[in-house]
Amino acid sequence: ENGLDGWLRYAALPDEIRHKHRPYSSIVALENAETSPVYTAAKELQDGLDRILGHKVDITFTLSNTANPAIVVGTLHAFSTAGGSIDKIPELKEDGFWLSTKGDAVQILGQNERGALYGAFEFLMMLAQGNFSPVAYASNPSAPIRWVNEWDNMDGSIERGYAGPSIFFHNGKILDDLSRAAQYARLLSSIRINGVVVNNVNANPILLKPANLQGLRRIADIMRPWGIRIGISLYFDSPRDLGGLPTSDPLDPAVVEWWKDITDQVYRHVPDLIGYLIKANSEGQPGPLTYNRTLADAANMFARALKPHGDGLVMYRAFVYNHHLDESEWKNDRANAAVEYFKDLDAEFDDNVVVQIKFGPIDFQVREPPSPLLAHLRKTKAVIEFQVCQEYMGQQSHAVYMAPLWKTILDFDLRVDGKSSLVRDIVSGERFGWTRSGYASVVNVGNDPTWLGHHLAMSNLYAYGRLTWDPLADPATMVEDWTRLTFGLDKTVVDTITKISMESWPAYENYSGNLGIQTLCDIIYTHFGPSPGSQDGNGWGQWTRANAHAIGMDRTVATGTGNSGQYPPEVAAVFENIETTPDELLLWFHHVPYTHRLKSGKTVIQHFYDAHYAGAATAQTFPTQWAALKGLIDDDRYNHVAFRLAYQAGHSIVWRDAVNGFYKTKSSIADEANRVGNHPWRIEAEDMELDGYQVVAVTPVETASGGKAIITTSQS
Ligand code: BDP
Repeated sequence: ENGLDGWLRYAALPDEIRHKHRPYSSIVALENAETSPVYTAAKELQDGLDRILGHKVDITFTLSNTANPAIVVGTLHAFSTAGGSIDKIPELKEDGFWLSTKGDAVQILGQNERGALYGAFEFLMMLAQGNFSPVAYASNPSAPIRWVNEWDNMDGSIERGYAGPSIFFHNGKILDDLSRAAQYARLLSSIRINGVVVNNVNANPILLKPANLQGLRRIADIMRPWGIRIGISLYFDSPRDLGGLPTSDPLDPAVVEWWKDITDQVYRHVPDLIGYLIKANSEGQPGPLTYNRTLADAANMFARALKPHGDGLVMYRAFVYNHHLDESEWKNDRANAAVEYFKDLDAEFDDNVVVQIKFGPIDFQVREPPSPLLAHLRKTKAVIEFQVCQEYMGQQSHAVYMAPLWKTILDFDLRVDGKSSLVRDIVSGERFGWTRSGYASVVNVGNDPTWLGHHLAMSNLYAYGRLTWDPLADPATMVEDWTRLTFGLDKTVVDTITKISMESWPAYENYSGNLGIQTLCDIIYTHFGPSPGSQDGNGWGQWTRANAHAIGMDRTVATGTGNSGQYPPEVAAVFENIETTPDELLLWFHHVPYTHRLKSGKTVIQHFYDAHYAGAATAQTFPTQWAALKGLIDDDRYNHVAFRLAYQAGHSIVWRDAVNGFYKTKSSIADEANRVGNHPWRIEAEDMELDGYQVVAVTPVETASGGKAIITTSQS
């Protein structure tokens, strides 16, 4: 068991369950082209029935030839053309499907071919969980855009990748062997992802060279039978860097022509390209502002190059900010940047431009309010950007199930114009009547067989896909389903993994940064491990504003950066006022004395101490909870996860002591329970007799007790 099949293992059901299920006579595919998702669905059904139930079932292509009960899979249109009755089937949206296991045949009918494939996966995942109850329902997506963004580089490395090299690129070229890309497409398709942007937002122009366009064609061809279309990220200065032009000014006719020509070439290889993803004027990337043009000038230039070719979109990222910002920009607050840049451009974008907005105003932190920009765009469509990659969440060395965090954002009511404006209804398109909107997520799969480096991290990818389809899906139910599919039906297995998962984000928040202070990790580069002192006084701007007396960022209109005022009035009023700001976001919006009392009655500093102890204490239970699964799941995955949970338990203590020690020193306020800095039982490694090891100083000093660690002499 190596994880390659993820949640699509189709493990054989126990005999006593299998025997309850009659074999189907045939699988009738209403489409026989091998590249069609309907054909893929038929093959997947054939494989799944064999693996789950031990039934060998043939695929046929004509409806009339079937003996009952058969499984019919295809589009609604093909079904009715072949004489099937569709009268009772409710209306399906694009990519939606009808699944009925009642009556003479199983009907799996999609609004389009992709929908038929989704229905087949739905059916197989029910069977794989031993669920044979008769059902008949239509299922429709909440939003049309359900994409993932890979951050893979042309050299085969992955930005924020923690699971080996790229499954797409190597040494400046597209890999010859794309079998992992096909396996990835299968996983994505089963969670109803319909688009993959294959390269890093920090894009390399060599992707646009002819040999690589050939390679993109191969990636697109491999993904298409799974109902997945590809898109690419572009480097803004490509006309200069690759094309040899003197400028990349988006209004320069030669630049416009250059992009038009490149786009024509891209479409010759990938005729169903979903579009371009653009990161510009952000973290050192060039962009229109470099040439004194507006963001809309740039987005529209790309949009017009795409337009003649079909429905391709420009996903223009709202993640625009200057990481060298001096403290006078945006009233000293990076959280203000997106609204400041985009608020006056709402009417300026072409209709095939979509603004892609990170879920919070800063950057995938352990806790953020929703981005206020989601309340500012009306005419311009948007997608929300999540990060399945656990960049600020322990980087797949820690188990952190993020669906509960994403739900806090999707369920948030922004009260635009005083009306219900749940984030999930904004991104679905419902609130402002958008036709193209939805979801994107950064995913850092690599060629490690676990895909993400930690078997438990895969529940994040699974849950992300399901939320894009149905943002009302319950995080605990999703992780239960995922566990049954990934690890088996045993109740102890399901209960244990669900419990660890549901406890993991609150625990991580507790030991890595609570009350809205953000993930207190190293902020300059690694984004891993505690470094509360690195947060302030640099252009990355994830500031805590901690001093000897007080902590938190004053983002109020009255005395601070004005960020609370970027929200619609009802929400702004809540965040403006300390009394009404929820404790979990208190330090995001307010600068308060360490002795400020929370709604719980505790002081801020005592809450810090207690929360860090509580979070680390929860993490200590993960290895022992996991130990109950020995023998109930395979040893390979058991050992892999046990190792990482033990690491997490240890690292959570490093987090706890580093953060608590740092703020105790800063505030000079003692822990009421006298735990911080008081570890009489601890034996310091540097105090032991060392053979083959030597003592080194640690930076930042608070990450090791006494500021010292040992390393092997050979490491020095
Ligand atoms: C930051 C990452 C950086 C990405 C950037 C982005 O640290 O590697 O390039 O986001 O989203 O969080 O563009």
